[in-house]
Amino acid sequence: MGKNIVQKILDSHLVAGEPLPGTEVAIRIDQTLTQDATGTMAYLQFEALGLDAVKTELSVSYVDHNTIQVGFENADDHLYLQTVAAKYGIIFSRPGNGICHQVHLERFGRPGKTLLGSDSHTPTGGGIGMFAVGAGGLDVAVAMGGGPFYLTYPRVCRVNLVGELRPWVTAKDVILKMLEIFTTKGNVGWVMEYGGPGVATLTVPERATITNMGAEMGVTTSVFPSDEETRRFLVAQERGEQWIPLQADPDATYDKEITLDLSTIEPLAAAPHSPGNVVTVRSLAGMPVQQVEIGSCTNSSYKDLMTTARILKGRHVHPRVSLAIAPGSRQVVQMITRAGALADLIDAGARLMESACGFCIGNSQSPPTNAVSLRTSNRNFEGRSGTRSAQVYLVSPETAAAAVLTGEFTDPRDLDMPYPAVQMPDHFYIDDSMFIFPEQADPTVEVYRGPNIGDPPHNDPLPEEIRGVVTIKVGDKITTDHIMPAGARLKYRSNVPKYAEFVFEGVDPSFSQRAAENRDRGIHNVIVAGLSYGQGSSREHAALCPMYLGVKAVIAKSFERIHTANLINFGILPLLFADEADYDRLAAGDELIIPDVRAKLAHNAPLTLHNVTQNVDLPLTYHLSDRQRNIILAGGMLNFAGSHQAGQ
Ligand code: MIC
Ligand code: SF4
Repeated sequence: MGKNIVQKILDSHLVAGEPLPGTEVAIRIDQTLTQDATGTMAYLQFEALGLDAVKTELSVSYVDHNTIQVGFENADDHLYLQTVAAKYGIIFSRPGNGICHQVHLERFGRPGKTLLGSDSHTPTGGGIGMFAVGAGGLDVAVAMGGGPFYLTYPRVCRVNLVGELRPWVTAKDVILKMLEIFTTKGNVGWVMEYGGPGVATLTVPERATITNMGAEMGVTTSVFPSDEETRRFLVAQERGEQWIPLQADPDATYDKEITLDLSTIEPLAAAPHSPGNVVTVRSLAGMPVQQVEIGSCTNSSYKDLMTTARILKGRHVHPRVSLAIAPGSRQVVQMITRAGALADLIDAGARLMESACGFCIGNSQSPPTNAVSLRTSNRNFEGRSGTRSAQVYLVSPETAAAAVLTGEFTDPRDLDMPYPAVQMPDHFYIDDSMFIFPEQADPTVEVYRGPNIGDPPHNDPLPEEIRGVVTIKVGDKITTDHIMPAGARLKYRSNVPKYAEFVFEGVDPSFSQRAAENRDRGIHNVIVAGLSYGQGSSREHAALCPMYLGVKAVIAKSFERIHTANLINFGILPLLFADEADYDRLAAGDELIIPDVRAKLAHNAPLTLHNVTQNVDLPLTYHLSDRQRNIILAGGMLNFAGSHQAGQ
């Protein structure tokens, strides 16, 4: 029987398990990427594995998130990352070189390969035909050490693209349409595989915009075929020899199929505060706009910025609007500079930002109070921009540029100008001088450790029983930005005790202190949540810092994939209500006991929670493999790996 693309890549990388949807399998990882915000912890954990060198075909350490450098912390972290990379044979992408996903696509992405990245937007690599997955830093550390990556063998949805995008309608609108159809929850365990005649009409960076924001649907990854267009992109990057064709077999089967006619899509926007709140741009027309931010790993490619520059050329930013542009990579900056487009953007009044995450992670460019901010990025969770009252809309560069000119939401098709259709270059400007390529691992390198860098905290094995309290109760769609804010707090990523002071900061600022006091009195902390807990970022700190504060379990109606894996890696039990209605029978502050939790987990037996305050018993379930149960029993992956070989 024929295979789809997902099966082709996964089956050729399978090291354990049966390729049956819904079962846990282990795959070999060819490439890894880390970024600095998750990377310091990932490399501290890699160091703890005690190996001499990375074992992958290629591992790259990018510095793109924490480039603000207010205080010594970020700069110290960069030095730590640079020295660790030299010691273990990892390619180091220096600050200024660009955003990990954009740069990886340009310089390292290869069709048919597996990529594991400590960032949830790693699926950007699916645009070039990779099976690219986001994970917590610890999983990436294990993969760098040659250990396999464990995942649930996915169900595959074929997205049959037909037709062609009309002028002013973009790849961003395609993925927003997908989010409208599939929403941001309920897609755990799925992979989106794109196919059909519409694929050939999309360039590789456009495909990457689509796979990038698949992360917002909660799918494991998204993947495009590798075709002539892929080859053209690789040739233009002087990597033509790395191209291989990769297509689904004609008789391949899928768990679901949908058809999307590209010619029917119109300019769309994700309204506050979720990438799934999709509306037409036309329905927002006339709304005054105060800020426009163009960039991020979703929309900062050569084509995105050239198109923006062509729209703005000879015109000027509306007096109400502040426009900032963050090109995705140094290559993009070089290309738009040489084409004269950078000058056009600056003439138009753009504020040029560093090639980094910047505004997207909320560490700069926070909008004014109550402002409407149009961003080409991928997440508009409340407060992520740094301004809680801001109204952030996610749009295409075309829609963003239209608002720059008019000062209000404008369907770009209503601009009085022809669509500036930008062609892909035959040759990109290649300059790899901001990478440091180690010839080989060098054990003599002394790793630099500034005062911001602490060892990952230790956890005890799971106790015999959980006896504690509901320390916080939250609702549906709690993101890792709610649990562990980034933005101004990002610089504490390497200092867990300090960073832990900000757990749930925007939801309940007293949580951290309350949890720490409980922990110090021997009371276990339990988090109660609704649907789709842990959406968004791969940041393992959203599990690591709660672990440090003595959280032993999260009880939710449902969980997202990466966060579940992170909870398990740090020894926190992800538990489900057997009956979702029982969510109402647990209140914040309730005392609870989960008796014999250790023995029952060891035997894969059902659990019961006794709510002492309300005097009721609530049945709980969990879906954990033997391996996952053993990790939790050990108190997390580092303890587990200490007693077994790393990740085996
Ligand atoms: C994000 O977009 O939220 C981040 C910042 O890139 C995160 C990683 C992190 O929290 O460091 C992600 O997407 O995984
Ligand atoms: Fe950086 Fe934003 Fe992309 Fe995350 S989503 S990697 S913060 S640009």
